[in-house]
Amino acid sequence: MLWNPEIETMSQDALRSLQLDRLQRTLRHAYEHVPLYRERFEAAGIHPDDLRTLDDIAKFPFTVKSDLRNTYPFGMFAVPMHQVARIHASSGTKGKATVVGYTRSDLEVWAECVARSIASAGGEPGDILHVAYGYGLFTGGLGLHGGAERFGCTVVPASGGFTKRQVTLLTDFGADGLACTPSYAVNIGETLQAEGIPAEQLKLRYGIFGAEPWTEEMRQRLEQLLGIDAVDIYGLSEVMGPGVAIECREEKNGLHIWEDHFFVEVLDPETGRPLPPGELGELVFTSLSKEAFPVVRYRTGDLAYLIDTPCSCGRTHRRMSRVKSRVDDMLIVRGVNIFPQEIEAELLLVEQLAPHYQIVLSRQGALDTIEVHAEWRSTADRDAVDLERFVAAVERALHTRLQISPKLVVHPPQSLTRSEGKAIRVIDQRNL
Ligand code: DLL
Repeated sequence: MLWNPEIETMSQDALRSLQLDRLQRTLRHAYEHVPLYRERFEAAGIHPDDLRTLDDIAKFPFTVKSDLRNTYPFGMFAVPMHQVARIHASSGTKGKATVVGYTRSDLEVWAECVARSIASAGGEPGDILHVAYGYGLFTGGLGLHGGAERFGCTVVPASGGFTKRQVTLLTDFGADGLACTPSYAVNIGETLQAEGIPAEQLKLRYGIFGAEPWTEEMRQRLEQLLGIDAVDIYGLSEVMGPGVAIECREEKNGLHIWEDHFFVEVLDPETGRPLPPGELGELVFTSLSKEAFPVVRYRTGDLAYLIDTPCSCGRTHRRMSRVKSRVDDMLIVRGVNIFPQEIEAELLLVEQLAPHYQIVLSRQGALDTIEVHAEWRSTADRDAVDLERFVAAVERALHTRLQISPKLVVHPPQSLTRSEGKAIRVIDQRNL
């Protein structure tokens, strides 16, 4: 189902011309109202009027996360505070929180993008949508909430945590859709099983999972566990929040970027060179309609590639691949680059293992060591295998995929910490 067919199936030409017009306006708005942009543009010897084609965006300077930190809290807002209707912020675990703001019109655009996203996931007006993303400063809960109301859903604003209660609500209210992080969806699915509730007893048809990287293998586990279609939703606070891009249920192969509101570039993270579709690079976004917090060439640190072939769902907005990882999540172990998602993909191929894992990096003398902590799906699974052989086989498979030799530690069922939001997959003890 399309929520806004006129926009979602717009011709490429019309879309590019709309983008050019909105890009020009955004650059002017940022230049006129945000001192940081004015200074940067002037230092680069560039003016918003110099953007005549979409390719001219390459002449404009990048914006990075530290720009938000250095102007904390409201220094990059482009409207007076009385026009700011809402604030969100990142948790700031790696330093000061980054704060973003929305005017009423920004909130409407956000709701529109999320409404389209729910439709793309297979939702229908009238559905009950259970939102178990965290509510509060995090954009997940309220972002999905606003879009679901706009779409015409009955929203269950469950937020994260109290997982047994989530299971009761999902069952008693008969939710059609579940929105939460994929790692929390696993936790909910397992709690259902532990409570003896079969997936068929739920009415759930679809899951809208994102806010953290996940793999195709995880999708398959989740679809089985919950009896649903699971789609990937992407977004980030600096650019808006959830609903910048989402997969369609028809293909589940790449996320349609709502290009009428976001201009995307995929660049080589080291040289800044634009990369053609199919080549993995850093996603860089420029907002096209934001008033309170316009962003110009914001470097997300997220690695993905563009897909510009037509999609069978009929949407014309280009797709991006899943986010493979963040630039700074790439682990370098003994000189070898590893993405945590590669470990996830390998572990989830092993049916005796539960979809929970943690990667621990430490250093012995001058050498990095890597341990992969996994968990038995059940004690019966553990008892049915020859432990030494099993561990050796999984370690060999990890070695083949990663070209390094992690040590595998398999824990009893239910013993690894469960996620209630974004899962912490990597513990790096090398520089403690
Ligand atoms: O996580 C917004 C969001 C909420 C997206 C709910 C989807 C669903 P932040 O807390 O600002 O915002 O974190 C943004 O999370 O730069 C990515 O690194 C990561 N991320 C978000 N969605 C995905 C995804 C929200 N589908 C950061 N796949 C981003 C992989 C994702 N990583």
